[in-house]
Amino acid sequence: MPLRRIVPLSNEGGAHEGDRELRSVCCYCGTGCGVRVQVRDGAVLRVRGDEDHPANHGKLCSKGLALADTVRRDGARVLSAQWRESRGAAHQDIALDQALDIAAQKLADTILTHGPDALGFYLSGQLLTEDYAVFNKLARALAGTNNIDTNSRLCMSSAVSGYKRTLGADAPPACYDDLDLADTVLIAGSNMAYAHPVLFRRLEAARARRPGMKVIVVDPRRTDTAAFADLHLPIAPGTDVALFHAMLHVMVREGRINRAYIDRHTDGFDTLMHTVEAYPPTVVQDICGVPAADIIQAARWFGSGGAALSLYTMGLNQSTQGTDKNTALIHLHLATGQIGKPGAGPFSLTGQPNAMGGREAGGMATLLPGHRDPAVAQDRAEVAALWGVDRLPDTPGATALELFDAVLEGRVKVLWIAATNPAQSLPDQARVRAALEQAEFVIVQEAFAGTETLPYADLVLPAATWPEKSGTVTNSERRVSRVHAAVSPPGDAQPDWRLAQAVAQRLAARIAPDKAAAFAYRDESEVFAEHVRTTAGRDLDYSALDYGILDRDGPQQWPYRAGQGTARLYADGAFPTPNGRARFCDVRYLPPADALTPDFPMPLTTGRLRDHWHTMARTSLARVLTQHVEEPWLSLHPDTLQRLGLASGALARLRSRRGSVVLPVQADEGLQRGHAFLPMHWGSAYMAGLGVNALASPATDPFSRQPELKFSAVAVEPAALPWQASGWLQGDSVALRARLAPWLRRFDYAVVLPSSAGGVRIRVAAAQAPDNDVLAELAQSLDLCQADVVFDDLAQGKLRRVAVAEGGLRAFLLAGDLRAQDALLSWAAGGKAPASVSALLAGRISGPARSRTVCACIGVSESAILAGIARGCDLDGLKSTLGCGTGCGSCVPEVRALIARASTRVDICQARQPV
Ligand SMILES: Nc1nc2c(c(=O)[nH]1)N[C@H]1C(S)=C(S)[C@@H](COP(=O)(O)OP(=O)(O)OC[C@H]3O[C@@H](n4cnc5c(=O)[nH]c(N)nc54)[C@H](O)[C@@H]3O)O[C@H]1N2
Ligand SMILES: Nc1nc2c(c(=O)[nH]1)N[C@H]1C(S)=C(S)[C@@H](COP(=O)(O)OP(=O)(O)OC[C@H]3O[C@@H](n4cnc5c(=O)[nH]c(N)nc54)[C@H](O)[C@@H]3O)O[C@H]1N2
Ligand code: SF4
Ligand SMILES: [Mo]
Repeated sequence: MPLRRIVPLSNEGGAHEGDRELRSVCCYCGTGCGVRVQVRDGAVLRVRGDEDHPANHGKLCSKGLALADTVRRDGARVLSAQWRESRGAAHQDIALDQALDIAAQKLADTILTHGPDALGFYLSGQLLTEDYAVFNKLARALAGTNNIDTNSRLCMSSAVSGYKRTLGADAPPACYDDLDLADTVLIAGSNMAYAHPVLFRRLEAARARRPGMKVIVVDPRRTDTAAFADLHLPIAPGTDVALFHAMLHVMVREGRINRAYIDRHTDGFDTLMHTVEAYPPTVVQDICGVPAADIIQAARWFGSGGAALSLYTMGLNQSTQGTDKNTALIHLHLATGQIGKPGAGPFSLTGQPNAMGGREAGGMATLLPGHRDPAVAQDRAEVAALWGVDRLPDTPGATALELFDAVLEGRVKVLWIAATNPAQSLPDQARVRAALEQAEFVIVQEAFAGTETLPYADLVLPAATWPEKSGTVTNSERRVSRVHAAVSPPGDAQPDWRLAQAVAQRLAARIAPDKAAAFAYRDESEVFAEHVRTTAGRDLDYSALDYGILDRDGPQQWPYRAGQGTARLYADGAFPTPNGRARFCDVRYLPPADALTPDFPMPLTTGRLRDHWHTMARTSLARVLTQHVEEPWLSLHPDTLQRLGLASGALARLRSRRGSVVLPVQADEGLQRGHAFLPMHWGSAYMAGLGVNALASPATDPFSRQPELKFSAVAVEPAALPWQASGWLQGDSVALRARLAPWLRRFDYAVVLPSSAGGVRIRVAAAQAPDNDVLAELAQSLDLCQADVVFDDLAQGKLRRVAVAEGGLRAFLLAGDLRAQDALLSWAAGGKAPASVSALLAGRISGPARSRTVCACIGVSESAILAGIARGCDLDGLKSTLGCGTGCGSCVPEVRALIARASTRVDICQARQPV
């Protein structure tokens, strides 16, 4: 279908003369939804789904719908280059040209003094393909090092090694249409309802149309995704290989495999069968902790002969057995021939918007452009020829965690970090921070202010970001889409590839003037043209694509040959291995690395929430996205809370072998008893200590080098911090967070958060009331030295103050007595003012309780939904009476789960009635 780049708007819906609408792609998850960005006077007015984009057909999730709210041109952004003369000195704004010279000089000096491998580039799956291409050429062809890796190492590298090991190439063989066509869908280690919501909507719709479709979810937690399943297998964390082997065992025993396919198209089956014999469901049920009957049921559905599709993400990849888990899952498809046909195949969903593009452009230590391998001389020679240089380095490059280890060992001196926030997202933060401190020089190329990594920068380069950048991304189904810049970057910010290009030209002038021409791109289309040439003749060949075709014909799936994309791979059973056959590999189950011991008895897993994105630089700017979950908490099963003597909301200290954090606990019946879950999003910019990843284990998969972010052994105990304070202040949350951040370093428990009411929230806790001058300082930082209602009792460490403005709340601070907190927060959020503020502060009256927002689009709270359920509404009834779930639909799984939970409670009550 033809896609025009810029469409004049019709005059409906308040469009003005001169408004433009550009087609682009959402900058969050690997679903790669097409968006239309409406622009007026150089500013983004609105973002909506693109009906013509095949990834989403017009739908967006809550994050995509809130994109316009995250576009900023002020202090929320890095607007200029910054430099500091020495560690400890403050950053100073400098001219961009000067910053680029400093960067080039530092790289040149380091290469000349210590050799090229003293440099390390740590990039991101959120860069555009053009960004990777220029960085990659800079690192390998000019600087001469393979030390270039990305945060995809934390994300997709086990999927890459799983595909390569079994199928021969790193290529998801299925496509989104297969979600509509599958008869059995096996979702493993993926919480699609939160992490790929638009694809989940599609699956919901497909099953509604075809009720015979069976959905199996493998996840230790009962997530909203699991609640949707016909069969949920709540396995013990890390035991997926045993489960998949047991499913294969059953399929073999029951004659559910496709022997003809195995004989014709694969190698290694019989060897694997010797191993799989040792994995009958009766044995595996004890490893995985799920009944043998459920394993057998899963195998029967998968091996029913209907189309079987697997969807999988971090529950498989982020493991010391990540590659093996991927491999064991792919075995199920090879053994049944469920690959290369409609509705079937092992479909790894990509996390970041352009993790795929990074894999294609070879933007990782273990990859070269065009799915080539830096360890293979022929591959290096081909890329060198394509790039017009003599040779590429042959020393293996350091992968993400190894880069930081190499800094600690003094081998890497200069780190250049772009579009990732390692001081929050890498495991074992104490070690990561030590490396950032120890590095001789750290360049941080960032778009948003206030990230955890920025304070470690010796040089900050101001990056443009969505929707200021132009280029391409590839989504999970191998579809290359154009990203169009809708507005210009603010301040001195530049697109990432431009910054890399500018430093490359300056570096070439210093160390290899003959190579300057290799970086003489006039615009990103020239970078793309060079990039696509590296795919020619390779499995992913899209050398025939250019921007003109993408703008005219719309996004295309690779391989793209003879003017045509490819929906599914391996339809003919021919695989890109040396002999054309796919491979079964003899893998065995191994337990996770971080051992459970009496000191650290509890498995902790980490993952995503629906409306936050990673370390929240962008999502924290949209108030609507803070309403679903406002603050970090630790989830435990209610029985575990009881056993530990913790009430919901109480503070607990969580320790692993690497660090500790203090957080409030929350009851979650979806967790297994004795297990813990933490959202991954909050780091030291929001909470005391080093954030979630103070705890996480740095153990990695031996093949993919991906860390085991899904499993750490921890201990939980009540934190005796009875004195607490809670405050709120109206205003711009970015500026206010910066103002309040020093409090995070002064308490064992402290959070400073963008508030769902707008403005900023602060909560702190201590073993005893701090001195009065500390209380006064706290009041001052919330502009509450003068307040409209003051109710202090300093002798008791109590301070209660409220300031109002224009009839609404302006600020409050409650210290030592938090009873009025919920009423004040609900007033702050636009709720009713209390009948008497002084009576409220004195504890003589109580206000309305607060309730979480479940539906972000329509703004429907959990309490309203529960009241609706109590009135007897079903999902449709709730939709029609409250409107929840009628916007983007991202909350529907949660609403359904609330209904299900309420109905089990009713069932239990009814069961207890005497007959
Ligand atoms: N809202 C939102 N969406 C996102 C992102 C985001 O930050 N926010 N990030 C994007 C990115 S980069 C990524 S990588 C994806 C990640 O997408 P997902 O992988 O779906 O998300 P996670 O919540 O990290 O983990 C998925 C599930 O793995 C389960 N799990 C833990 N251990 C195991 C195990 O041993 N076996 C199995 N089978 N399951 C296990 C967890 O309980 C969790 O529910 O999301 C993308 N989409
Ligand atoms: N415990 C735990 N830790 C995890 C995970 C987990 O499941 N559990 N998941 C891991 C996974 S899968 C991932 S993908 C990582 C993600 O971890 P990170 O990559 O660290 O997360 P982001 O917050 O997305 O960081 C992107 C940074 O780039 C900046 N930025 C945005 N746009 C641009 C741009 O155009 N140019 C530049 N230069 N900068 C830009 C943002 O402001 C932000 O600081 O986290 C990993 N860490
Ligand atoms: S599913 Fe949501 S976050 Fe992912 S690309 Fe689509 S709109 Fe963006
Ligand atoms: Mo990711």
